[in-house]
Amino acid sequence: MEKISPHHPRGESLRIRARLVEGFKSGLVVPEGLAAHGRGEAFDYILGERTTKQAERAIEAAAAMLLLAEHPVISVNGNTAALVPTEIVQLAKAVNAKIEVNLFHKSTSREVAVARWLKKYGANEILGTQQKFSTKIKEIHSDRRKVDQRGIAKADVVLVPLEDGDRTEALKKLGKRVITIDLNPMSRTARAADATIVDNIVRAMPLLVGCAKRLSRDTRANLCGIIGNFDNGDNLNTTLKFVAKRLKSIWQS
Ligand code: PTJ
Repeated sequence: MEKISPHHPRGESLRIRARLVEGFKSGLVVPEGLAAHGRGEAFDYILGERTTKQAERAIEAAAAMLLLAEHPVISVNGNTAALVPTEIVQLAKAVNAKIEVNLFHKSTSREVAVARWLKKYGANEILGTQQKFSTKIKEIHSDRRKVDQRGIAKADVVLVPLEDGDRTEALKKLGKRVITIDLNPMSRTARAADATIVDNIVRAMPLLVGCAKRLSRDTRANLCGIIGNFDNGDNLNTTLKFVAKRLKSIWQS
């Protein structure tokens, strides 16, 4: 990987980019994933590249949802695998969740590459790669409809980071709770989810892992209280107000 000067003003952003490029070269990430990252970067720039109070609230609600779930599943695509492999494995352990590879741009070789990559980071079991456990969710119109019977098909709570299209709405129709991490607070997924963490996945995931570990010592009643006090629509509207305020202050400075 090319060395990025520690003094470069956009150093952190360039380092994240470099990880995705490495992921692309090693067959985890599709070219479209690089474009998707660019869209995320633009929103992150506006947000000031830091975790907002609203993102922290969503992280807490998400951790509570995962801890209360009977069958929590973390759905992993190419970008997510390339950016936060350690944290995916840590989160799965903290909330006792299954990890399932689920790709928008379907490819058997990439499914296998993502599964191998996550195993290298300590995952014991990765779902979504074995044909004999494969089933389809007909409500989903993309290749993402192919899911694992032991994973997303039977999950009650699903984390779908960096998501596209109609999947969140379809999973909700099936009665599942959906959590997403998406820098775009206006995306269809962001609006449809039960908890939307509007933050860069590289900042959000370590916070989510820490929060899940902390809340795992909490009572069920307190976890239910956290979820009951959280309204995703309100939280997104506050995030949008924050975005508008930031744009105004940049424009006036
Ligand atoms: O690996 P695959 O085949 O499953 O494909 C994965 C991508 C990401 C290419 C696919 O899901 C896709 O095309 O996604 P979209 O429709 O571009 O949506 C991705 C969303 O994630 C957008 O709203 C981006 O703003 C957001 N995003 C991108 N990078 C980040 C991000 N959100 C948080 N952190 C990021 N680093």
